[in-house]
Parts: sequence; C-alpha cells; structure tokens
Amino acid sequence: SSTTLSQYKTEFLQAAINGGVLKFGSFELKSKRISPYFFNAGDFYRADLLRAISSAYAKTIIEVNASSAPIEFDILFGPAYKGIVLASATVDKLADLQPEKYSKLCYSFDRKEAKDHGEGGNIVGAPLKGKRVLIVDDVVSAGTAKREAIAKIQKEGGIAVGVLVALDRMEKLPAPNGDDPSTPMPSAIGEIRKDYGIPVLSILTLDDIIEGLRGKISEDDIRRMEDYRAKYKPSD
Ligand code: OMP
Repeated sequence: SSTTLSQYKTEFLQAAINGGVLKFGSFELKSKRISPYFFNAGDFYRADLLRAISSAYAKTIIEVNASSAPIEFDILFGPAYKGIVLASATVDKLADLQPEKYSKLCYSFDRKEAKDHGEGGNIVGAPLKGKRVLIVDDVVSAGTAKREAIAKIQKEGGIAVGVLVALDRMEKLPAPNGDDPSTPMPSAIGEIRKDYGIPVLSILTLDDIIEGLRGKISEDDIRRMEDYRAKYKPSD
C-alpha cells in the first residue's frame, strides 16, 4: 500500500523520529510481546515536541469532527501518567485552533493511588459525572489499559465516547494460554469498538510508520517491523 500521509501526520512522524520517541531494537511490551520498535510518548518532553504531539492530536480531532462521523465530547481524559500531559496539552491546542468551539473544553485524569485525605477522590480535574469523555492516550497494543480507563470513567458516572491514541500498533488481542502467535485472534482496537460501541482513532498506525520510514531507516529495521506486523496481525 502506498497511501501518502497528510502533512500534519508526516510532521508528527518526523518529530517522533527527531525527538527519539520512536526507537528500534528489542523491547518487551506490557503484553510481554517482544517488539522491534517502541514508541515512548514520555520522550516528547521538550516544548517543540510537546507542541508537535498536541497539534497532531488536535488536528486528528478537528479532522474527524469535519467528517460524516463527528465525536461530541465535554472532557479529554488522560490516563496517568503519560496521558495527563497529552490530554492537557491537547485541550490547550484545541482552544487555540478553534476557540469558538473549544475555549471551554475541560480535561481530567486519574490518580494511580487512591487519595484518602484533602479533597479525596480518584479523579483530578473536571468531574466526569454525566459528561461525554474522550480518552487521549499514547499507544494501543492489546487494548488492556484502554479498557481500564473506560471502566474508571464509567465508575465515576462519565460516558466514554471514544479513544484517541498517537499510535495504533495494529495488533491482535492476546490469545488465551500464553499468547501463542499462531492462534488467530481479532483486532485489539476492533474489539474495543465492538464491546463499547465507540470509535478508536489514531494519529498514526504501524502501516503509516512502515510506509513513511521506508528508505529513511535501515532495511533491517523495516523488515523486523514487517515480520512483527505479520506475527501479530489480527484475524479480522
Ligand atoms: P494497551 O494496549 O491499552 O494495553 O496499552 C499499551 C501501553 O503500553 C501503552 O499505553 C504504553 O504505556 C505502553 N507502550 C508504549 O508506550 N509504546 C509502545 O510502543 C508499546 C507499548 C506497550 O507496552 O504495548
């Protein structure tokens, strides 16, 4: 496939490479899968890089809201820790880009540890009760962390209306009994869409990264990513 990335996606991929956010080598994932690449959103820690990622999230939202399937939301929710800065920077960026629509947009995030003094509660920022909540997070692989975020939002009385990530790794759900790669399994994000009836958006997919970097990184790194993509390709 040779689909050309839009300008903002190309700029975002370039920022991820320049900032060392996207790395090649051998990495153990949260799911225990061993991946030849890793995207660490915690490495967008410089002003220009933070602006690159918040712009790309904001433009993805603006693009979907100009399409035939817009997402209406009241709050951007960033799961702790990495999602906190991503959601708050994106709220700021959306208010810059579309002040009429987003100058009163809210954000919130969860605590990793329950707090039992002071104001209490497990959510910092806008209260979720009765609100439409869009989750903003770094990466989706197996989707486990996204399901936990949806459960937290629902527990607070919020309505999860979608998930937005920087990178969709295009992986299948872990197979029961040890995640044997030869077991056919459906797509991790497809199952979130089905189970919760909500859209899952990404700035980039693994396909975008492989096509966007062909000829720009070593052929070995490209081939290892292609092999990994084939190994964990969803059955549907
Ligand atoms: P779920 O797919 O929802 O379980 O989320 C995977 C999580 O793993 C992400 O939220 C990241 O914290 C982390 N991760 C990365 O940050 N970058 C990667 O390239 C891969 C992972 C990962 O471990 O799968």
